[in-house]
Amino acid sequence: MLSKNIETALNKQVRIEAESSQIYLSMASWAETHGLEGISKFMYAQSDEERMHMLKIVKYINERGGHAQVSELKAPKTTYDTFQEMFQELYNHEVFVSESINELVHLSFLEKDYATHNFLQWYVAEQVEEESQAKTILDKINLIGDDKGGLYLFDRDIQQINNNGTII
Ligand code: OFO
Repeated sequence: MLSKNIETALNKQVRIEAESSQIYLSMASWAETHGLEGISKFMYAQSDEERMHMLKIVKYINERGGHAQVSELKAPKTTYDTFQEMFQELYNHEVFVSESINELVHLSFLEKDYATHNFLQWYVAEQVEEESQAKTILDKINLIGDDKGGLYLFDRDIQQINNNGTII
C-alpha cells in the first residue's frame, strides 16, 4: 500500500509525464507545419513515449492500492522562433524531468518504500538516455548553425541519431 505522501508525489509525476507528452506533440505540430518532416516524426514518437511513461505510473499507483489522478494540464507553447530554440527547450525540459524523478527516488528512500524505489529505477535509466540524446541533438544543431543544407540533412537523419551522437 502506498503512503499518502508517495501517492501524491507519484500523481504529480503522472501530470509531468502527461505535460511532457503535450509539449512534444505541440513541437511535432510546429515542425510539421514548417516543412521539417523528420523532426516532426521524431517529436510525435517522443510524445507517444511520454504517454507510455505516464501510463506506467498510473498503473503502478492503482496496483499499489492508490488512485491515479488524471488532472488538468498546463498548455504547452505552440510556436517557436527557430528549431534550435525548440530543441533547447526539449533539453531543458528533460533536465527538469530528471530532477523531478530524482526527488521522487529520494522520497521513496526516506519513506522506506523500496517497491517504489525499485519501480523508479527504470525512469532513472530512461532519463539518462533521454538527456543524453537531447544533448547529442543540441551538439549537432550547434554544428549546423544557419546552414540550410545542414538542416536538410539533419531533418532527414534525426530519427537515426543514437545516444553516442552517431547516425545508425
Ligand atoms: Fe518521461 O521521459 Fe522524458 O521527459
